[in-house]
Amino acid sequence: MLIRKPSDIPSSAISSKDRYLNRRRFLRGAAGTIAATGAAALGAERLGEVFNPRITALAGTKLETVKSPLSTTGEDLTSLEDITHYNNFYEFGVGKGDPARNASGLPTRPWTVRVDGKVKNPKTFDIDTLLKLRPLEDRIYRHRCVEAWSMVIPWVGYSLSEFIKQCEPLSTAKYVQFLSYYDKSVEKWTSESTIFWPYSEGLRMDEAMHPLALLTFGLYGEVLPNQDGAPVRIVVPWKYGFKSAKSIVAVRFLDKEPPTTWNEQAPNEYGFYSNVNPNVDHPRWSQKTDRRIGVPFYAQRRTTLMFNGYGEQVASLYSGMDLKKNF
Ligand SMILES: Nc1nc2c(c(=O)[nH]1)N[C@H]1C(S)=C(S)[C@@H](COP(=O)(O)O)O[C@H]1N2
Ligand SMILES: [Mo]
Repeated sequence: MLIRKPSDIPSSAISSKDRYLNRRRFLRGAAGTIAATGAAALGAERLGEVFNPRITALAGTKLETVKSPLSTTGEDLTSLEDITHYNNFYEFGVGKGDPARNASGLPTRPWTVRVDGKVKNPKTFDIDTLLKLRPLEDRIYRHRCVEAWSMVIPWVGYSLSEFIKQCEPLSTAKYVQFLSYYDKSVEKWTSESTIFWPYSEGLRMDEAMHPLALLTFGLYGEVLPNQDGAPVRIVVPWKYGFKSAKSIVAVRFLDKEPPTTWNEQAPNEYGFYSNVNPNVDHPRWSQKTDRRIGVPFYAQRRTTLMFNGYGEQVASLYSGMDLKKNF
């Protein structure tokens, strides 16, 4: 993404202070819950300081996985080197190589995911509980960034729908919001002037329940490297990459569309839906083709497919919608 200077951003792009404060208040609430749990286990925590320091990198730990019929086949996988050194993770810098250099301080244990909003009961899931909720699958997906480059990534996870069922959303829940970890002392590269943190993304409920939407814990059979969104992230293969929030700490069920980071930043450039669509150009560049990362120069250009090639599975979610308007 190209971050624009505050002076370039039309005032319509700046979300109301209310929404901003609400989001913050919510996160502060979540942090409070974690602190309270910590206090109850103070003895253990003290021991932990000696025997179990805060863990920041489990990357490289093998995960037990099963194959998935939902994998994309017939395309070469992007190398682990490229997947972990050509990243977008603005909390750790805006350069493609910055997350690999800067994300080592992200504390991935202990880690919890707070669930609230339109649910039967608010809950907090521990990451190690989430990891064991369902068998982990190898899921190979095409990954298309809105910046017109692409990769093929062997993720590890299970369908987001399996997690959502455990959240027990009410029938009034029409949307789901994902909020990323945000701690300025760890993520020193965040500037408050152009983006409202924490990173926020969302899906309509039927999109989130689609079996292709993946709750993701690893790649190449191992725990996610921090720069790819450890310890848990969302992957939505038929949408531009920015819909897939990394390092999520909260999932909120809502009756209306949540504010989302890039839509807030530049609503004329990044819509809520952001389905991969070669027929809707970005105002500043074409989306008709993309550049496959890590292949020889002459073979890089690809024709971008509608819904990133997943149309057969997901097109029905949007029947009757004008996808030029709902970009
Ligand atoms: N929290 C957070 N999540 C994020 C981003 C980010 O900057 N912060 N960038 C998004 C974008 S633009 C893309 S393309 C993908 C990149 O994922 P990858 O680096 O694992 O390929 O993450 C998405 N999720
Ligand atoms: Mo992206």
